[in-house]
Amino acid sequence: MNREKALELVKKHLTEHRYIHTCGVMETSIELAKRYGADEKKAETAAIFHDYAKFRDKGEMQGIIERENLSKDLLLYNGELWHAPVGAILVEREVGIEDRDILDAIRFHTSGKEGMTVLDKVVYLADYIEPNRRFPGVEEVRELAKESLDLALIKALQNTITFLMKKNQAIYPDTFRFYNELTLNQR
Ligand code: DGI
Ligand code: FE
Ligand code: FE
Ligand code: FE
Repeated sequence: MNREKALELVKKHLTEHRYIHTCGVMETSIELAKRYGADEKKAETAAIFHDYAKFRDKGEMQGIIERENLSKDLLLYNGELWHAPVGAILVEREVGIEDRDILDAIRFHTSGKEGMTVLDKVVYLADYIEPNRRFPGVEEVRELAKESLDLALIKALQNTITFLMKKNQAIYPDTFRFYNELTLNQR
């Protein structure tokens, strides 16, 4: 699908703020795909649709998780996690994207998981460092992203996990698995 058509499709589902974020993720994903050797076109499409389900009704998302055999433990954790796997399902069904690589990059863009592909990692990191993001520590991750995809991801995950822990929130196990795998691979 061409970029203009994809952006037009996703815009209807997002707020202005989230649409601007999405454009940032798109630009950064293409840049990171070039740098780290992922398919640029797939990175663009996955980025455009990564937050497709962000504003779906919580009840609707819960229903989809139950009916589509997504892992039920998602429902025990922060509802912020749901829009990623639900988004992958809806982007396939409503937009008609069938490419497994693109759908997986959408599916895992929030939690991460063990065994992420370079494309999955690119979209995950772009979501964190796109130019409109402003939070403590993001600049350090942007710098790391110029040198190493995995070192940038480790720092991003440390920040996210610490942030959630300070708010007394539970951490989804796949997030820990992603972090542990990256960290153990450094040795
Ligand atoms: O949708 P976005 O805001 O662009 O970003 P995202 O899809 O990466 O969502 C991130 C939010 O999800 C962030 O505020 C932290 C929250 N979250 C809640 N529980 C978890 C979690 N993120 C991860 N990685 N793991 C969790 O267990
Ligand atoms: Fe998201
Ligand atoms: Fe993220
Ligand atoms: Fe996002």
